[in-house]
Amino acid sequence: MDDRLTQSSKFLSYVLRHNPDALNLDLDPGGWADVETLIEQARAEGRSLSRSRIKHLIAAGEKTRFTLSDDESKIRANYGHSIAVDLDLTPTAPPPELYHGTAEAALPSIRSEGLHPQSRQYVHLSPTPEEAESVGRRHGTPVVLRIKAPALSEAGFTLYRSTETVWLTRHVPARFLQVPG
Ligand code: HQG
Repeated sequence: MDDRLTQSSKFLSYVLRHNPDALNLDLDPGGWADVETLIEQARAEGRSLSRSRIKHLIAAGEKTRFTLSDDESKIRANYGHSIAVDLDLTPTAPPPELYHGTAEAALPSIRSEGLHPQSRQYVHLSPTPEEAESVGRRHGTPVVLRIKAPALSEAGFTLYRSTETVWLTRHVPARFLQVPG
């Protein structure tokens, strides 16, 4: 993805995950925004978004960050929200292991409290250690934690598969984590 498309994608993530007010945009309870209104309000703020640019950044993204509705009239972020939206996710039986990438500096707190969503609605988990490592690197020296996902699910902590690269859950108590070292 070129730099300008990346900037548009980050801006769209910011608006749809965290701050629709930045564009005076209303999201419905499911987190969906009207695409035409989004484009108009973005232009009013000096952001050149267009329908084709939005489709391009969705197609070019290495992660499935957004969904366009079937009729392409609405768009929402698939994960990452700090604002309360109802994603209407379907509980999914997890694979034998999931992974969480974090920074070394967070380990003492994670060891005692487990994983919390922090500013987001969900804890984000990865399907592979490689993916988790790249998530963790965003925060500092990366560390990959293994999650005993079936045991977590059996204990009543519902897991949702959001996209190919992201699983979501509300909390992971420390007893379901394998922390290296
Ligand atoms: C840490 C990106 C201390 C947690 C990624 C993480 C992801 C704790 C940080 C998605 C803690 C929160 C989300 C505890 C958790 N004590 N630290 N008890 N519990 N933490 O950015 O998972 O590219 O909100 O380990 O790929 O890093 O934007 O979450 O380090 O899928 O599409 O608190 O965002 O996707 O950080 O990333 P974040 P995340 P995009």
